[in-house]
Amino acid sequence: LQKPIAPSQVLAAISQTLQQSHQALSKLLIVDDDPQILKILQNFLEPEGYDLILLDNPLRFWEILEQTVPDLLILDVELHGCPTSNGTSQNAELNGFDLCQIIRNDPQWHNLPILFLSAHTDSETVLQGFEAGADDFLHKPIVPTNLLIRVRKRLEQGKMRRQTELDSLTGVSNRGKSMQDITRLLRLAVRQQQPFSLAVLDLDQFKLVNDRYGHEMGDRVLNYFGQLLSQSFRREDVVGRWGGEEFVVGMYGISKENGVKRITKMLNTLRKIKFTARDGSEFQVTFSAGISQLIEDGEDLQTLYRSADRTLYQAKIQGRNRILA
Ligand code: GH3
Ligand code: MG
Ligand code: MG
Ligand code: MG
Ligand code: MG
Repeated sequence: LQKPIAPSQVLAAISQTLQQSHQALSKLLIVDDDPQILKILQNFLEPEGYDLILLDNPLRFWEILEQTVPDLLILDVELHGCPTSNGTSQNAELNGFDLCQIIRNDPQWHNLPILFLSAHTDSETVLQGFEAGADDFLHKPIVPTNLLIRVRKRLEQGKMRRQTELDSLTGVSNRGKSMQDITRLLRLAVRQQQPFSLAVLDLDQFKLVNDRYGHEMGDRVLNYFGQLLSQSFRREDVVGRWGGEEFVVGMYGISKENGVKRITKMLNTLRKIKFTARDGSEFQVTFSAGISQLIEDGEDLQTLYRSADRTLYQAKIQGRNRILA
């Protein structure tokens, strides 16, 4: 569990993770301490084109879960050698139900569909699974058609749940979802000793846009701005809408200096855009931003946000349309 993992590896995992909604491939994490079961599942599921992560060593469960963020979790009930979520009590033997319960109590995994696989078919065991928060329960030996149908159904369910994590006007993550993602990346950045910067962006004098061109036009600008944000950052960056015309970007592996460069590039793009109002008049929009950096400006999301927000305020005072760090 302590083994250091190459930063590039982590970055690749994050990158995949955050782009799930744009990815055709669904990611399935399958945990079973019996490698033979994993092999069978692989044979059934691989031809379907799923991205499979097979884990027969429950010791690595929490690490793998956090790094891959699967679309579906398939869990064995009886697992041997699974540690608690913080990895402290090494002798604690958790079974699949225990894992399921811990996952369900963590808001970060609220939307993750969980499917149990067990040789135990008695109703008491099945009931225990659902009480632990499972979404479905399948019996061993595995019946292929049954498995494939259930997997597909649970993936659809997960996709629908995730829709609620997006801001409908701008298409970026909503506040809750982006807070969870950033918190997770912050934990990772601390563990991997990687830089992390947080930017708070606020559109300049947006009230005027509404007042002059109408609220509907304001909405269109916000929608465009959301798209520009999504396009401007790497797959592994977290973009969230935190307020009316306020957005947050969390950048893993990026120093404050590089963060400024990225946001500046985006501001330069926005400066060139001409919006056309209904009466045909053209107008432009800018934003101001403040950026903070892990450790130096704060060690958790709250302090980093406060620091970036204070800097944003300075940018507004100094005349807006600028980025300060
Ligand atoms: P500043 O440069 O100081 O940030 O000025 P501002 O006008 O942008 O700031 P202020 O906080 O005074 O106003 C924010 C405006 O953003 C007010 C509100 O009408 C508008 N706004 C917030 N959410 C939405 C939205 O979803 N749609 C539209 N059209 N406007 C919104
Ligand atoms: Mg087992
Ligand atoms: Mg304001
Ligand atoms: Mg504003
Ligand atoms: Mg504002």
